[in-house]
Amino acid sequence: MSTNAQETDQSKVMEALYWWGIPTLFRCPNDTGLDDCDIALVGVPHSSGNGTTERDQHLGPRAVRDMSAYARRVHGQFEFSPWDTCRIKDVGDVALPEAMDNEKCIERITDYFKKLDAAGIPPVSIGGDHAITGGILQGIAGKDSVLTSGQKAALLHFDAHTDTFHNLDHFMGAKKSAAHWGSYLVRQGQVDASKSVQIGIRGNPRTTDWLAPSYELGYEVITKARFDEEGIDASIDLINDRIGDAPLYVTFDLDCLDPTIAPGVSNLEPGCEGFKVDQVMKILRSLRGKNIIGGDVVCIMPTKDYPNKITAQVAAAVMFEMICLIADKKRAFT
Ligand SMILES: [Mn+2]
Repeated sequence: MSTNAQETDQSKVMEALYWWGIPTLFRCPNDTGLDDCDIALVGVPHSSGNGTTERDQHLGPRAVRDMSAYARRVHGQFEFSPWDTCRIKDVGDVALPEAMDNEKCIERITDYFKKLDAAGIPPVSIGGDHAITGGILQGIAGKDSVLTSGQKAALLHFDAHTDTFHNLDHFMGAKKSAAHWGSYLVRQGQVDASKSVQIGIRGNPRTTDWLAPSYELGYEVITKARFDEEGIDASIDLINDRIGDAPLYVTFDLDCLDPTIAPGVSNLEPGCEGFKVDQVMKILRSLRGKNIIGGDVVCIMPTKDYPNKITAQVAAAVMFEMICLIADKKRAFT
């Protein structure tokens, strides 16, 4: 090995320590231009889609920029480096100057992601509350989409909650809210519920008919209780059969994880055990080879993220899996 190669390897190890350098997502170049970009990492600093007490979700992108350098790694199971095989940029944040106006913010998020879609660049985003997923998929899925070739997207939705509350006119004032997006995307034609799965739903609900809207829309629902009863392999088979070869979007609400793993999250469900990290990693890795058009990680609450900013680190670990799934598929075709 030459001296230069040794220096390169050393820098990959040493400079990936999280406290080193100016923070960007995974230490990628911060470049808002969309040229020469295979995967775009996007911050969506939005909080007004979930007007409960948990109002600091707009700080998520900054928190994950702080910690994600630590997660700039090779994929141990796939045995490759997405950073070497793809051009991956931190394209910055969606600007949301009307921050307290959810409807205006969702429009801005959609406009932003339409540009990524037009350029054919799959995004991996960090939120932000879960309302962002509605804005993102309005921009990149459905009849005008480049990334889905005009199709509806299949959705794999990790969450403790269904987010399909179309029986509510608004959620604390927000209409295209964190509680509504899973419904209106189906009714508008961006998501094909017949190819989609919601997984991880748990906790004592506020009403006994809490799952009805999801079934009315046509989703498959794997509650956490069903997952525990039927097992992870049966769940993975069901997910993969249902998605098939449809263009797939993965959205990951951190509240699907157990609060001991991800404490800095809005709307925690502490009454029954959430997923372990290894369980969600196994499910995500089972998607290898799928036509993944993008993903997001949402609902991080940096102001509650103690100790060790562990939720930001877990959020980065989930983003890394999404990045690797997309990069692995791209390298298979080059
Ligand atoms: Mn959610």
